Amino acid sequence: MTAPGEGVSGGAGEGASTSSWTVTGMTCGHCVASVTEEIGALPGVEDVQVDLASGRVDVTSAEPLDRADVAAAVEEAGYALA
Ligand SMILES: [Cu+2]
Repeated sequence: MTAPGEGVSGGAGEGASTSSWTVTGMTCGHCVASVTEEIGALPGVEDVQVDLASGRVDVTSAEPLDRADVAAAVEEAGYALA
């Protein structure tokens, strides 16, 4: 019943980390492609999945991402994090 508190990683495995973000302003497939490309260019990012309808972006990366880095990439593409 005590907290494990073992190490810094709480994931089930080492390696990939998944994070979800909400991007505002995307309206079409071109927007999706731009956001995917910019986030995909961040160091350690392995996969980017964008849901246009909700603006949800799921990112798989080697290490957890900084919100500031993701926000900068999104802004580079012309959009913003919610
Ligand atoms: Cu568009």
